[in-house]
Amino acid sequence: MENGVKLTDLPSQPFGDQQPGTSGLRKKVTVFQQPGYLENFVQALFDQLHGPGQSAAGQTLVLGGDGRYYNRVAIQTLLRMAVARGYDRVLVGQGGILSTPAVSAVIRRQRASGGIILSASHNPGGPAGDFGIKYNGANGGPAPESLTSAVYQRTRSIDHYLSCDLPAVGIDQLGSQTLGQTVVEVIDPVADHAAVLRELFDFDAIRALFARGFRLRYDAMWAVGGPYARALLEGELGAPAGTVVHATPLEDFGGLHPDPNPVNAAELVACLFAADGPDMGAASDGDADRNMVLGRGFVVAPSDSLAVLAAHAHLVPGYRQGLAGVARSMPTSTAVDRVASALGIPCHETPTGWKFFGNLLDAGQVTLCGEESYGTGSNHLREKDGLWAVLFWLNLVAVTGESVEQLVRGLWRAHGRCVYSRHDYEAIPLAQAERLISELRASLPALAGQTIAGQTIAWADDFAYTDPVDGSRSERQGVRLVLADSSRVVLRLSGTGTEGATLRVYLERHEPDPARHDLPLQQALAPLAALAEAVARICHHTGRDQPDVMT
Ligand code: VG1
Ligand code: CO
Repeated sequence: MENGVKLTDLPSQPFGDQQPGTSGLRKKVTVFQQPGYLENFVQALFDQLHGPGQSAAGQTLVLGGDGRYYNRVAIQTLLRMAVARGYDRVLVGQGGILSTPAVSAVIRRQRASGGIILSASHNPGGPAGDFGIKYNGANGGPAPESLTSAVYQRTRSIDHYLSCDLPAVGIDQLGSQTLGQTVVEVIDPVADHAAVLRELFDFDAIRALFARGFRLRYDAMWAVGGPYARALLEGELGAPAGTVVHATPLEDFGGLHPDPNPVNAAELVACLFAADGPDMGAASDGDADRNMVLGRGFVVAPSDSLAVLAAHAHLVPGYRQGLAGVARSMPTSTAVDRVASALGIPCHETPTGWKFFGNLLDAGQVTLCGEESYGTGSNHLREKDGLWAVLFWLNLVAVTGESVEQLVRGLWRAHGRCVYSRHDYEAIPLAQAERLISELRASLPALAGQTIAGQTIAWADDFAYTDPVDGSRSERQGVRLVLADSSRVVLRLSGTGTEGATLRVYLERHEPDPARHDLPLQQALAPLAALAEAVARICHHTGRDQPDVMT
């Protein structure tokens, strides 16, 4: 066939479930290793994008991943399929490496038609770990639900895929090679992302901060954030060598869990709480879109981080004009709502997952957005961006002269503290989790006005969202139990896990009294945790009387 394009039959039995979750298709590496599994998904994607069997001539595809185990194998598979589809150009990150925010940056700056990110984000890597694939469109953002569900439908009906015979394509040297109709260009993974960040922040002020002896410890968790953080913090901003630790992306993330929260980044937390600890700590996740920020002896809650950034955005060059609006995912605390109302700007509440921010950002209705799960970002890209958040904090510390802790305490003083915690119950057998949620949903209509475990529920619902830009509707996005004083319990099942189900329980209570801002978190939230247990009967359904992780 022309240019060595060949048609390969797919197994007649469709592969189990290839329905993308909160953030792309995530499965165990062993699932992805089944012959034809990745090809099936990518053929369905390309068919949906270009029309069944149609060429992608005239289009540019960006390709890269977080460097985890199977990344290199998958990159070769995708190159063979992209060349067979006749893409004009494929831009591959050197070594197969591109962080999630970097893919978004490359798509936008290089005017690509879209990009494929190979990552299971914060999920563990290695041969026994997870792998994943997600598609971002021409705006640089995650595919909307309309596309992902159409791709899923197609994964179930196709019986062959297009590929071509190619010797392994070199991806370790920068430069171009022509394969069939396609120019494959190996690009510097950092350049476009760094260029975007350089336009937003006051690099001189941050440089001066480091020159004054300010000490940062950035833990890249052996994941893809390392090269980016090193290039900017150490290479450009004068942070001393060694500021970025665990900076080399490893295929198994050093056997650790690249999910930046105080549990998984315990070593970093210990450093910041040590006697002579650094002034600020930060960590990013597997694909470097998440961030955790710490002050000396102080942990910043992600929902508070978003609120602090929003409150002070005008101090950062890229946001000097002010914010058009802000958005947060529904389970994220209402701290940013309070800042938005003081600023007189709209605050949108969306379902969990970055894809729901895309339309609002594209329409210019919001400038900053974030999630409780350690994700913050802005209209500079269409993904959350770990390094962006760290630079934002550094910029604020540099120009206000306040420490990380002082900035957060300033937020609490002005707006009260949204005392907040998330409890995760992991690897619950699927049937148990589904029964819990369906019984919970069935109980919703009767809950309003009831007093349960000493708490009176003002109203309860299952969050549904209508996108204000395109009118699309997303239902069943999380059960909310709301009390008269606006305290909340939210329950939902994760869409990113690969083992059984993960139940997430989000607890929030607003505390206006500064004298009570330092009470132990879990103690302050215990009545809400008891309400969650009484209403959802977590122990009855799962046999668990404690969450696996509390953040
Ligand atoms: C989790 C988080 C969600 C985040 C998603 C992807 O989803 O709760 O806020 O957008 O991960 O993040 P879920 O469905 O497991 O709750 V990432 O950094 O893993 O792409
Ligand atoms: Co991530």
